Amino acid sequence: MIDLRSDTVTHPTPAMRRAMATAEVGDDVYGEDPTVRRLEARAAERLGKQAAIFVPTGTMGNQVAIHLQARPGSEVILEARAHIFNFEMGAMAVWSGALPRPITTSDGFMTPEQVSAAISPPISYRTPTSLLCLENTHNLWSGLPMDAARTEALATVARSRGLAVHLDGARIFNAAAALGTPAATLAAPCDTVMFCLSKGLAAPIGSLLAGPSDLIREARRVRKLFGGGMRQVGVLAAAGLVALDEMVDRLDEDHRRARRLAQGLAELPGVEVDPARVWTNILVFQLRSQSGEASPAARLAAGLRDRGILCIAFSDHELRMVTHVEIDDPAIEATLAAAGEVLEEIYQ
Ligand code: TLP
Repeated sequence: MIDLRSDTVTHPTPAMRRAMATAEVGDDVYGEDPTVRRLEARAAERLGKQAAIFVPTGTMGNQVAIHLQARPGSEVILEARAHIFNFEMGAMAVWSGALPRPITTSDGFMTPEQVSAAISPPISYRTPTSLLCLENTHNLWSGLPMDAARTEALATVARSRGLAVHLDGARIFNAAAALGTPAATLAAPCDTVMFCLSKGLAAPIGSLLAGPSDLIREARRVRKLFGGGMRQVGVLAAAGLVALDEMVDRLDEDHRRARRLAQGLAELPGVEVDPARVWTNILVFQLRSQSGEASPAARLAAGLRDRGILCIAFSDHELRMVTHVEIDDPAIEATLAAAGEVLEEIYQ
């Protein structure tokens, strides 16, 4: 099976399994798990923040950050295709009483002018704005990386108007690799940053939320509130340490393969994709409308599944393929050959 649905499907590596088997553990709710402590310190250092906290999922990391930085009844500004807005089950409304204020963009990048215009003026009868959330890389915008200058420009506007800034950096190391910029530099303009170990870095579980020490201390209370206080979780943190040490430097390989996939798909009938707009490991592409075919995307996904290849149809015309450590060059070529067969049928 060639599984291009997501980089979340990756399995722990043999080195992770070994580290998990021998991990030193303790009760992390009492702050007594030495392996978790080491992972949190290492993550804070990599992200250039004072402290970090281990959480089970990226969603929980984002939502803890929102709970700490968005007041109930206030608005959170984010890009309209942001994961926090589209895939986190309305959690900011459920857990924090906050409202999303989505900004529609043509390329995935909010501009400082758009953010400024979306912030409420300090008038007693206007819904206040408390937080700006950014996403790097931007999943639904085909893994778009955002450079430090753009991040800084947006954060400066937000800060000047009293907002906090949170970065959903689920794949910040992919952004860092693509831009040739340290992750800490990309995270520097933001108060808090979340990143995932469980995606391209191939750990089985886990994300970290990093930020100022006092906020991360409070995050321990909120994590418990959300049911995320874990016990001898050093068995998982051990895999996370291996992920940070061994899996970051190879991400360029995934990016190269995603670009090759885009180049091959661009030559097939019906496909609309610009390989120059594939920067990291996520490829989101469109299929042209075809009379008589309500959902060419579903048909391509089904045809690929029949040939042992998995991807996700996001809508009738949009699909996503994600490269990762378990996708090698022959898997890319096999995917292109299979997609060619199915697309010939659809667009004959
Ligand atoms: N993304 C998943 C799906 O939920 C779409 C994927 O397969 O890409 N931020 C971003 C940018 C993400 O892409 C994801 C997961 C999360 C947060 C949430 O992480 P988890 O799944 O650990 O809660």
